[in-house]
Amino acid sequence: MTQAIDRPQTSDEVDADLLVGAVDHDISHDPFPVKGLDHVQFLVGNAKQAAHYYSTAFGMTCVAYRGPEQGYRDHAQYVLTSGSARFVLTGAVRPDAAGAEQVARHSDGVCDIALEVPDVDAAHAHAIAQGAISLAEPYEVSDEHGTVRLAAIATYGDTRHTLVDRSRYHGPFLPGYVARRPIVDRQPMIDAGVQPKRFFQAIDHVVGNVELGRMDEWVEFYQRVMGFTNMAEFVGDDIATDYSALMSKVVANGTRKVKFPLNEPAVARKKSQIDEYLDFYQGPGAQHIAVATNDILASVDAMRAAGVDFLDTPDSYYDDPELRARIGEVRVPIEELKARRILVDRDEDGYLLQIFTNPVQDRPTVFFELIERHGSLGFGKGNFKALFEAIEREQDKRGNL
Ligand code: TYF
Ligand code: FE
Repeated sequence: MTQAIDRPQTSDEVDADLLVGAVDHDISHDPFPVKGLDHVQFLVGNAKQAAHYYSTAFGMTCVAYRGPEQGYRDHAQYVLTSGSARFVLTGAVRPDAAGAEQVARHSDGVCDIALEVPDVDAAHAHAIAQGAISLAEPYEVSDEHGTVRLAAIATYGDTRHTLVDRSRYHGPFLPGYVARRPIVDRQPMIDAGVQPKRFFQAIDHVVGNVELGRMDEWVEFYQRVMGFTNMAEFVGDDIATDYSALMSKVVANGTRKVKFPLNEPAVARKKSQIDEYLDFYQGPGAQHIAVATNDILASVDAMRAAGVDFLDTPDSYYDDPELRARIGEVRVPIEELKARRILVDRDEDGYLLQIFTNPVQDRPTVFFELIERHGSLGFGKGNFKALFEAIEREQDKRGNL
């Protein structure tokens, strides 16, 4: 059997593929071949402090930096990793820097969901031929570590997809960035014989919020431009009007490594959580990033201890006999999940454990999900009711009507 996917080289990457529910699939015949998510870039008000937060609270490692010290006068950019997950935190150093207005309008948020592709020119040409808007024609950057080819296309709101071919590059991130020591020094721990554990190993999915009535257009965009296909799970009218106040569909690439759920608001009793996002973000944008972990219990404990605020689920969720019957046996006693407010869902392929943070900035916009998959390729449909009710309780605290 031919195997176009670059097979994982390290045990961490093997884990990452399993953790995100990737399937065997030869990308070489795809109209828009994608190797995986390259990185997610956040445009923030203060990249120095954000880098500190993701290092301490999310256990990430700062590996690269670029800023005025490198002759890059306008921005400070920190690159943090956790396994194969890579975040780039960008702050404007100068008031007239590119992106400074964007961050004033949206506050901290995701400006770029970068995809690693084997052929930037072919991918960009295909996307443009299929009607995508080009934000950067293919170009090349080099330094002593090699060459990277890049291009960019627009997606919802001010969000973009940078296309990256890094197959000829061996530096810490991209040409121009320099290696940087981690912000949190874990060496004393290692010296003491404690191997620090990553809180997550990969990015599982990135969710976009779009305006009312636009979800199907964006689903169609990913089908047409990137050849993505719909995954089975979606939230239709039935659920929307009862409690969730949103509609959702999921598109994914052939390997299922890249999964993009898309939400739009639905009219319900209260203001939709998606409308709240659109108001505070001033338009469409990335809503949540789900990160894959192989030990959600340890990760939640460590992140809580570091001050991360997770959504609360009522005791009744865990005491519900229907839920207990539906989920069957999972790897830990339900009491362990209940103590941490971790949600569990099962489908025909297996089960998953998941938990959501509250928004990670002052505005009720971007939040994170921790997900531990055991066979399930879903998104926790069975949890939507409990989850959306928990989100609504948080909305109420913010004075949402
Ligand atoms: O990604 C998903 O579909 C799940 C469920 O506002 C979800 O994580 C959907 C919408 C939402 C929060 C979670
Ligand atoms: Fe999710």
